[in-house]
Amino acid sequence: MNRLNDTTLAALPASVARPAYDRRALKTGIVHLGIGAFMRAHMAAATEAAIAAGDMRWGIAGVSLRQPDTRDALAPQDGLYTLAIRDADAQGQPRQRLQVIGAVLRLLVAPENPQAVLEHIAAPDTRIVSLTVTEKGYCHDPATGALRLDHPDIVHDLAHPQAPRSAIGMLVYGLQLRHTLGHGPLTLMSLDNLPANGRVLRAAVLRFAEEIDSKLSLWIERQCCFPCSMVDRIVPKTTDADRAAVSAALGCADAWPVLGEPFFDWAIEDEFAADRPDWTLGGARFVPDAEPFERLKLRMVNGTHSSLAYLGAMAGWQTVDKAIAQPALRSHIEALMRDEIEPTLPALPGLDVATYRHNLLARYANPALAHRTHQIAMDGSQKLPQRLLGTLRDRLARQLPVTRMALGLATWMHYLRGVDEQGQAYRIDDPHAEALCTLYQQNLSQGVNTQSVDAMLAYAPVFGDLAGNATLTAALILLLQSLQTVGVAATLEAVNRGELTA
Ligand code: CS2
Repeated sequence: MNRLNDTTLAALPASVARPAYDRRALKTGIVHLGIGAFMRAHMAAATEAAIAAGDMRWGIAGVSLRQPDTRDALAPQDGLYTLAIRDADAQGQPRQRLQVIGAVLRLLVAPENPQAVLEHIAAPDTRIVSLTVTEKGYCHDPATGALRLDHPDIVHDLAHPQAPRSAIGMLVYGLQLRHTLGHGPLTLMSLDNLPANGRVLRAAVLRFAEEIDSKLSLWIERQCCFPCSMVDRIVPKTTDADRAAVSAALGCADAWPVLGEPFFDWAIEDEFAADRPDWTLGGARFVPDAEPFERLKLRMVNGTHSSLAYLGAMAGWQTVDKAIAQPALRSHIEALMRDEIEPTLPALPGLDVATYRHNLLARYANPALAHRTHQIAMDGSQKLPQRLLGTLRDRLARQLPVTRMALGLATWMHYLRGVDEQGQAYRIDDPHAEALCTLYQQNLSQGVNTQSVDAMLAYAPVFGDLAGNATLTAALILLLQSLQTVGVAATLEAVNRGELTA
């Protein structure tokens, strides 16, 4: 089978959308750190629409911060890859729509050649550096948002300006080179699921720059822009079966296609130092303030995603669609949104939150995505502060019931035991895994009481000031005792009956 690349593009089936522009005429205006599946199915797809409309300034240089596998897969394909949009038809039959994306022109692997990354950031054609490095990639303290100067990667980068390994280090040394070369300001854009993601990035970059060169920090502060944005599209991990299915449909081999749902959302603050693509052509919208959109999405989508993921993983429901097909879980997630999350959200002009809720349940039910609950369960210590704890804090402060929110948190704690209800062991994928699993063994493996739950809540990197909150502790004790004795399904039934309320 031939390989997907510039020479085999023309021979693809007519049903496959593909670049109709001359890729050789594309300039590299965007450097993206963390070229993973999400960025390729989201920002790159929207950028493709802007390029297709004739703006040839926005080719992308994609940087892998750790592994060479994306480069190894896409470089032989001239950066081309397939986006497979998957859902089900009216009869519930899975279907897919294929589009070959041409926006990615170059693939870099930072550990192999960090200097090349800095040079791309400093290059005159570069106008935007965007990031999807996950919540843990900002080397910050999730509870405060501040850059951790004691973080091993930050300590390393402050001592090794030629070979930074953190995204923050790469950005600052790239900007330093750019400033030295006299090239213009840049827009630095976080596309990660963090509240005020642009401001978290700005604070981290300025704090690091302050450590190495206060004049540089001043230049960045005055000249560069850090727009906040809310990103939304469900993008499961690509499997070998997906590679085979997409390649068969193309009639040539694509080593790393990406999958996504039809739904797409991106609300971006229109604050750019050197222009930007017209991403509205790809479904994005520019807004004066992204904060209310972020809060809506982080609490409704990511909050329920995490709750569903831990409940599903512990019960042995391996994918989101299988989990939401359980009537008790579906009722719980619907009530969680309606009764506990929505009352904490600001009104958004033009948004009917009940419709948003129903659409989200339909997105979860999409049978064609096979989104694994264990994939979403990763990095709980980095995700829960903005997904669950913000809503919990707001409700506790207003003395409102927290049972359903607390069930998400209790199930995460339960998930730390590393074995599901079928006796299936799994790996806890989290930068704090060792400390958290030890905490679990010391405090929750032999039963649950006030001391044991307070000891869990005292883990400051995740919970900050939530330790010792009697209402939360009481709710968690009831829920954890139920999860440990009767399991997920019976606990859901009890919560839906209005029991287990502290
Ligand atoms: C998911 C997100 O894996 C996860 O943590 O909750 O990737 C989610 O699919 C996206 O944020 C949806 O926009």
